[in-house]
Amino acid sequence: MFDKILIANRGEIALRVIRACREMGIKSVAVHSTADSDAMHVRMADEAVCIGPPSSAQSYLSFPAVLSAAEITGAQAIHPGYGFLSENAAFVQAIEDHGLTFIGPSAEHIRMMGDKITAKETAKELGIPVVPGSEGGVPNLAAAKKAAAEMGYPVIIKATAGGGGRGMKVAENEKSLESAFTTARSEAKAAFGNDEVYMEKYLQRPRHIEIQVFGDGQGGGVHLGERDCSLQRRHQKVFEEAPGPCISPEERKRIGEICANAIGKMGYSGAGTIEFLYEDGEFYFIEMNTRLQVEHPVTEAIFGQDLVREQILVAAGNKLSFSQDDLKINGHAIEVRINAERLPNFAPCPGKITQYHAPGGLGVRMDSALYDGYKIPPYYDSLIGKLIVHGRDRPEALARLQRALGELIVDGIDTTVPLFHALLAEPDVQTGDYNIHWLEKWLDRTFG
Ligand code: MV4
Repeated sequence: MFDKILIANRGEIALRVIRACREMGIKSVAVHSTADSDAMHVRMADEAVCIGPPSSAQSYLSFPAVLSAAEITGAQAIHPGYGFLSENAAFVQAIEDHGLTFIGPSAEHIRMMGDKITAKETAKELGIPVVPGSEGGVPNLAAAKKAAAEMGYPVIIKATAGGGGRGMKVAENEKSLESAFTTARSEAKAAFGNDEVYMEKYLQRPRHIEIQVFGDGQGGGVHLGERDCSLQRRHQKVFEEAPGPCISPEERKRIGEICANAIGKMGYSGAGTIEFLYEDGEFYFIEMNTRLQVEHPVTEAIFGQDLVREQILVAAGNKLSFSQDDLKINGHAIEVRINAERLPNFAPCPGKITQYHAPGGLGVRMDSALYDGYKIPPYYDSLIGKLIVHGRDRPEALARLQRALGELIVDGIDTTVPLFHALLAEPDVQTGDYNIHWLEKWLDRTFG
């Protein structure tokens, strides 16, 4: 086992990893930019190294800065958290070239899933159901028209180098296909330096259901059920829950086993998420994320497992500490993302926290790096906390969420807390009757 791990991240996820390290008797090294000298992760880690100026490119994203911090502190492994360098295959390669261990999957698996055409082909070969669409890339307009005629309109054009909603265009009919195709290609070229696109049948009212998987890199693979993350705004999730309110135990077992088998066959190592669109009782693979996700705590809550501890164990060469039979769902969990943003436009709202009080009590977890007097810097993501509640069933989790939100105090800045009070008053949220478009429609209706 490692005796020292460097965390190449900041904020609540850096604390999350430090906490796992401490429980495992592993020393932790924080890295930080000059803008984060007073940040909680710097205070909570055993050691901290300043790695550069505020700009992420020169600090949290800098290979030489992060690698030299690992070298001077004698850390043997690097945990990337989410975002930043977490899905950067070249970074994994650089870490290994320095004789260190990346806590996550291989560079090869990250690269494979980063290219969305290859990811989809791989998924299909492994028996995962995919959205009907083009065979690989679509090289020109004639090929696009032919593919669209075969699958039927509406269609969606996606960049192979995209993902997470970047570089997509919908075409309702052949007339609008030409401009959608041309725009998709030129935007992909500008954004990713790669203009290769592929096409899929456009699903009109799906839910976003993602399966949490874990591999040991030695042929072992398990799944930890699904999360429903349909409530999103501009591809940013705001409310996530597990289990999915519309997924039956039989559906979970079927899609879960398909995913767990695929992970084993691939020889995948560590935590991963297989993303699906779910419509009319069918799952359609869209992408795979090769990292620990922001919303992992809802899965931890219902399975009673520490996913960061498991990542560290697997990275150190151990087999998985649980088998599929050990994994049983207990109750229901919901996470809401507390962002430093002002409604109704979600404008970033950095500034000084004049008062912070975290909620507590049975079934409440608040993951946040805030403290009284902390000054949120303007350079990074606006996520300042995650409130996770766990109950015996969905109604109890919802009631607990409302109770916990009432206890939370974040003064001095605007946050997304009022959004959640309003959402909890909505019958569709109470019953779980929503799809990927529900939140944006509700925001339009509510704020105009
Ligand atoms: C789609 C789709 C409908 N049909 N693919 C957006 C993020 C990226 N991961 C895939 N996305 C979508 N792909 C087909 N064939 C609709 C979306 C989509 C979406 C997906 C998940 C959550 C929110 C979304 C919001 C808009 C569009």
